[in-house]
Amino acid sequence: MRVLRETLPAAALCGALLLPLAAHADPCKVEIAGNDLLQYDKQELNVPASCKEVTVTLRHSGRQPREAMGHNWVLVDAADYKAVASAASSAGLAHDYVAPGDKRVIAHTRVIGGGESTSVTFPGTLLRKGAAYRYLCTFPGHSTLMHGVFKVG
Ligand SMILES: [Cu+2]
Repeated sequence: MRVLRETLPAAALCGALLLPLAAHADPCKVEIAGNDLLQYDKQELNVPASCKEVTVTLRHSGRQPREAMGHNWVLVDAADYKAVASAASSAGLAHDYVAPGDKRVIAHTRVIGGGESTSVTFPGTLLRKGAAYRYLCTFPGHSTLMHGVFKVG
């Protein structure tokens, strides 16, 4: 086991052993991954309306650097999806492709590259039960393929 820990990349160990255990422990903590093919691995995420805090962990399962194939996770009202994506595309990597001060963005992670992971924690009070939310990657050109439905039940 000691040899394994030293030779396997940390991300591989997390993916194989640690994250699945954490994922099912708390329904207010959800996970999603993005790859090098402009895909999230989930088209829908669900959290209970009772969550005091919601934590979303984004993992990049690909190999490309963030400058070329960066991904983030941005939560918006479904109605704001296209406008936020459009405003974000010119924000630049330095701002994680989120327009500074964009109040339509409910929560977002930073942009990560292959092998990295990141998370965002936000208060459950920002969410309304049954409202229509969407998440997207705002890296330029990604949101048409990388988006999903976020449900608060
Ligand atoms: Cu992306």
